[in-house]
Amino acid sequence: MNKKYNIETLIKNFKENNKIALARLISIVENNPDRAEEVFKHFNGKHHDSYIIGITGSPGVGKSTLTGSIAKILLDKGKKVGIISVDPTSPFSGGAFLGDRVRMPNITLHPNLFMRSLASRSSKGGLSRAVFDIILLYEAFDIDIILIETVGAGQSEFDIYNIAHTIVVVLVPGYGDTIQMQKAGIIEIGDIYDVNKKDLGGEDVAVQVEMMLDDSTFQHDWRPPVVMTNSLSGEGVNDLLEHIFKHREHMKKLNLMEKKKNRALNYKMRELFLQEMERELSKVIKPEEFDKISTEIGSKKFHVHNVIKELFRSVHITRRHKDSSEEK
Ligand SMILES: Nc1nc2c(ncn2[C@@H]2O[C@H](COP(=O)(O)OP(=O)(O)O)[C@@H](O)[C@H]2O)c(=O)[nH]1
Ligand SMILES: [Mg+2]
Repeated sequence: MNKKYNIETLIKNFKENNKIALARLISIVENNPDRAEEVFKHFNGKHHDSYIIGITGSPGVGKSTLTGSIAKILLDKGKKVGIISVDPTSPFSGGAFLGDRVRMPNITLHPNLFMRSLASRSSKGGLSRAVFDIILLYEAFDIDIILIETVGAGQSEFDIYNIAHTIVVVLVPGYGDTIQMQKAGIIEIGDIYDVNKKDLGGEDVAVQVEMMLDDSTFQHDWRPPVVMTNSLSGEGVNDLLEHIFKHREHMKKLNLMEKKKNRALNYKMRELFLQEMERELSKVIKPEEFDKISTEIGSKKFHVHNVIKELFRSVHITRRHKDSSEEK
C-alpha cells in the first residue's frame, strides 16, 4: 500500500504543513521500519523539541476526555498539538480511534491538531518503537506539545516514564483507586495528580493522595500538586495546565530538561538497538531452524537451555547474514 506514495513528494508536502502527508509518513515508518532512515534523513539539520506530557491512569478514568479538553485549551492558545493514544489492552485497533474521536468532538478537525491511536500491538517492531517514531515525526512537523495517553505505567512494551517530560496521573472518585495506585507504584511516577470526574465527588481521594504525598520524599524539590477536574465540562483543566507549565519551568530552572531529553534518547536508542538485533537475528535463524532443532532434541527437553546457548554462540550475525544474502 505504501509503495504508491513517493517519499520525496510526501516530505515536500509534509514540509508545507500537510497533515495527510504526516499521517502517511507515520504509516510508512510504522509498517516498514526499514524505511525509517529514508524518511528521517530529510530532517538531519533540523532542531525542534516538542514538550511531551504523559497522561496515565486506569481504563475509564477519563484520560481521553481529559486529553481532548487539554488539547482544546492549547489549540485556543494557538499551539500545534499532537496526541498519541496508547492502549495495548484494547483488542480493537480501529475502535479506540473512533471512540477517541467521539470523546474529542469539537477539535478533531482543527488544522493544528494531530491524533494517532495505537490500540494494539499490530505495529511491526513493537509499540514503543511506533511511539518513538510518531514523536519524531511530530517534532519534525513542528508540533509544540505532544499529549501521550497511556494505561498505567511501566508496561513491558512501552514506558511513559522514560519519554514524557511531565506525567499526570489520573484518578477517579471511589473504587479504592489510591490503594491500587500504591500497589502499582504509580505514586512514584506522577509529577501531578488529577482526580477527574469531580462532579461525582472525589474529595476523599484527593485527601488520601495528599496524605500519601506528605509521607513521601521527592527528587528535585518538586512536590506533586493534586488537582481536581471535570474533563467533560472542562472545569479545573486550566488549573491542571498551569501546574503542568509550572513543572516545566521548575525543570528548566534546575537544568533537568536536558537530562530528561537525554534519558529519553538513551532509552530510545537501546530499544531500537535491541529491536534491530531481534530483526537481524530472525533473519539469521529462521523459524524452520527452530522446528528442526526442537524435533532433534525431542524428549531431551532439559537440554533446552544448553541448546539455545550453543545456538547463540554459533551465530556470527553479520557474517551469516552476509552469506545468506549472497546466496540469494
Ligand atoms: N461524570 C464524568 N464523566 C467523565 C468525566 N470525564 C470522562 N468521563 C466519562 O468517563 C468515560 C470514560 O472516559 P474516557 O475518556 O474514555 O476514559 P479513558 O479510558 O481513561 O480514556 C466516558 O463515558 C466519559 O464520558 C468527568 O469529568 N465526569
Ligand atoms: Mg482512552
